[in-house]
Amino acid sequence: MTANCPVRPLAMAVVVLLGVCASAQAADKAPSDKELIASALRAAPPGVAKDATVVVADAQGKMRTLREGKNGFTCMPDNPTTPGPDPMCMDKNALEWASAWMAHKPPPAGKIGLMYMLEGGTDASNTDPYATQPTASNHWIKTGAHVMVVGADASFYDTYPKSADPDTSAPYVMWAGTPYQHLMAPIK
Ligand SMILES: [Cu+2]
Repeated sequence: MTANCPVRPLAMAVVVLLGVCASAQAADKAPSDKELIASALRAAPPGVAKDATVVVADAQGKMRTLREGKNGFTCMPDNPTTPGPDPMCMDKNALEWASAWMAHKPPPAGKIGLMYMLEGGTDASNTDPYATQPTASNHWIKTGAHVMVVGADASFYDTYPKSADPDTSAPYVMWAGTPYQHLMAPIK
């Protein structure tokens, strides 16, 4: 252990420098399409990510396709306007659900979908589907790597905790009582 010690301050300095450079770069310019694709694909297991379509929403919410896939999954990169990394990969039903949510429209009935968010970071309000920042009253929570089940019947969600301030280390319902309630299931 002792022999390794002189190396550690140096290694830490390099990490700190790299970190500073990376954040300075990020502030300078919008991420490239390559970076957006890499961010999006971190949301799913490699076997799902490799053949997934990648799309990104512009400031108006319009989707731009960055890469065509072939396995029925669609991934979106981190949304830089919200805290925490939140890229996601979703199946076809979940994409319809998420599109409805983003458009403030009712989700399609009877279409149960699966989403991966393996990068972790849902930093989100657990009660307000459209909150982008914490407030004193919007029950802002943090969840690590998780999967989500969306579009199921109320009878499914009724079997899980619906507290506004849930224990995020076990499955719970986010946005309970809204058309966009869904199961959040941690996987670590
Ligand atoms: Cu999520």
